[in-house]
Order: sequence, then C-alpha cells, then structure tokens
Amino acid sequence: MAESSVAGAVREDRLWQRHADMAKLGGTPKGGVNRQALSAEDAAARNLLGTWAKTRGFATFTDAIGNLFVRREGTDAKAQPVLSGSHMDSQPTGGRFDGMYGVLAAFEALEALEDAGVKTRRPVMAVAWTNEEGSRFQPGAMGSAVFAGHNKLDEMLQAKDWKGVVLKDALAETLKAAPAPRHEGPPGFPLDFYVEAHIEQGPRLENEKKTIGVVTAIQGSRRYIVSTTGEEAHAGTTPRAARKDAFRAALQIATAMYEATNDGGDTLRFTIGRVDVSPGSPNTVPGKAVFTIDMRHPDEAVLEAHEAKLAAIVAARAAPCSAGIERVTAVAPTIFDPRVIDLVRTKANALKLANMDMPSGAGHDAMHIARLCPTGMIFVPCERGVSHNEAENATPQDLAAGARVLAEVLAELANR
Ligand code: HGY
Ligand code: MN
Ligand code: MN
Repeated sequence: MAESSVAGAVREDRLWQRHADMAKLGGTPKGGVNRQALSAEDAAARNLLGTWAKTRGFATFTDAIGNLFVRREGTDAKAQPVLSGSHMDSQPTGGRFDGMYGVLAAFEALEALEDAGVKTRRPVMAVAWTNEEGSRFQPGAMGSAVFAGHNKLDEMLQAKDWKGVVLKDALAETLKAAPAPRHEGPPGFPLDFYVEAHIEQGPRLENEKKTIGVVTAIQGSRRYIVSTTGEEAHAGTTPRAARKDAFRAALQIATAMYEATNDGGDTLRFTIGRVDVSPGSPNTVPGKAVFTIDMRHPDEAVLEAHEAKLAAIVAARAAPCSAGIERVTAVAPTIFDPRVIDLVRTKANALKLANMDMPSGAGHDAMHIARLCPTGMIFVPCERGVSHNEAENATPQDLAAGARVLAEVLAELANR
C-alpha cells in the first residue's frame, strides 16, 4: 500500500526543528536537558507547545494535575477522542528525546492531518502528561496516574520534592507561568484509544536494524523509600561501639538488597538512585539516611516476593539503628491491546518500515492509560540504547518514521 496522504504530510525537518527548539528549554552544556517537572523550564516548554498549537488553531487546556492537552476537532465533537502523547519533563541529566519525542510526534500527527486536509470523525488529541519521570516529585507517571484514577489527586498535590517544596505550590506556579484554559472537575475523561510514541531507551532496535518497535507490554515497577535513624554524634570522640551510624545501617541494608535481588538471569531490575544523609557534615556521625529503590520485573509475583525480602532485610540489618521501608508506588505489568499492536504493525509494514514486536523495559504513561482504554506504543531507535543520559540521541529519519506510523494509526482509529 502506498504512503497515504497523512504519512506523506509528516515533515521530518519540522519535527526535528521542534526538538531543537524544545531542547533549548533546560538545555545543558553537554547537549542534554534538565527540565524537571513543574520547573521554570517545564513551564517554558508548556508555553512553547501552547504557542505552536495556537498557530495551528488547535485548542489547548489543562486539568487539575496540570496535564496539558491539544485538541484537533473531529466532525463529531461528541465522539470520544483518540489521544496520543508522552511527557516533557526530564531527568536531571536527561536527553532531548525521552518523553519529548512522544509529545512532538503526536503534535506532528495533528499537523499532518491538518496539512493533508484529512477530516476525522473523532477529535484527535495530543497530551503532555505532568511529571512522568518522578525524579523531583515521587511517584512518576503522576499526571497519567491521576487521570486514570491509579493515584488520588489530593494525595499527589501534597507530594514534596527533596527540598520540601509541595507539588500543589509548584503546580500553581507553573500554571501561572504557562496559563491555559482549565478542564473543570477531577482529571479524567473518556478516551477511545491511546497510542504513545517513545524512543526505545534500549539497544534492541538498533542492534536488530529495525526502525519501528511494535510495543506489546511494559514490565511491572515498584518504588520504595528506605529510611534509617541513628544518633548524631561527634566524629572524633564517639567510639565505634557507641555509634548509631545511620549511613552505615543504610549501607548494610543496601548491600544485602543488592545481593538478594541478583536473580542470576539479570531480569529483575534493582536501582538505588538517590541517597540523602543528614546532617551531611563531615565530622558528625549521620543520624539519618534516606535512599530510594526502583524495582522492576515482567512478573508481578516476582515483584511481590522480592518486596517481602526487602522488608525482611530492613528489619534484620538496621541495628543498632532503627529503619523503615515505605512503598511509594506499584504498577502492575501492562499488556497492550492486540488491536493497537496489530494496527501499529500493519501501518509500519504498509510504510515499508522494518519492525519487530517487543516489550518495554522502561515505564511510560501508557501503563496507566491502558487501564482506561485500548492502548499501545510505538518505539523508534536511540543511539546505543542510551537514555536518562545527556548523550541520548536519535536520528531525524527515525523520529519521522515513527511519526508517520503514529499519524496513520491515529487517522485510522479516529475514523473507526
Ligand atoms: O523510569 C522510567 O522507566 C521512565 O523512563 N521514566
Ligand atoms: Mn519517558
Ligand atoms: Mn524517562
């Protein structure tokens, strides 16, 4: 089947330029981005997307958790919309494509529909979900989690960042800096389908020389906070036997956890990404230590079994300090809808793009939206699979190829 008008209207140069424009917002000297959720850089990206949308005559609005929506009308305004998007917030040393590609590919699809003069029965919408990374405020995928009812709005508004800033205040500041009409009432509205484009954040597509990943699933993920409490003491006068060193307790616990989560088959993912020790003075024995845990596996039972192991280690290894482990979030493994999987594959084949079915090791907003409506994802390669790193890179050709598949998928779904 020849390329249809929609895919043909996707413009590689425009999509690449939009990435370059967005990469300036929070751009780092090493060529990455630091655009953390609800920061000034996030507000700037929201404003830029809003300006582009306005120029194209697309309506925009936000909801009570700050998700930013762009709407292209259909012939039946009451029909449930087809939605596509991802996130614009980044890791502190993030790349210019993680999340942003999914938002810009969705926006490019709306523009391609417009440029091709394609009418759709259903409205087609793009979205930038609030705080997908969960780096500044935990948990991650927060905007989509509240939209899908996985987390409660009121609880998420009370989340605090590592400096004690309350999310509610950061959100108010962001929406003041990047104003948009507000969708009244609690977040969430009916969707017909959701399709998210994203860089793979792994090396498989590049290694297997494929352009499109037909994503079948996302592994399960859980996050925890471990805190140990000891007693501040003088580093020079306090004998070892009298110390309640909170960092040493944290180290004992963490070391045992690394051992316990080494599953031999390298399937279970266990990460301690952040450690805070207080009071953080070189000559005071730490009285408090806090560290994060990110644990992932395709099988929920394995995550459940390891959660029990982590709790047992905290209880057994804390002495002479006290310690606790709190689960911040748990998202079960996600299996995408076969109708979306098949459509992504069919459109990739029609566009003669080499493709392969594959699961996602990374988490995405699609894992929450899949519980609301038929959902799927489209991956494109990134260089050496590197992500959550300022060296993250992708090619204009691959980004445009993924946007063409997305535009075709959305056009078909919006006319079903
Ligand atoms: O952590 C994740 O999997 C996503 O990249 N935020
Ligand atoms: Mn992402
Ligand atoms: Mn990410």
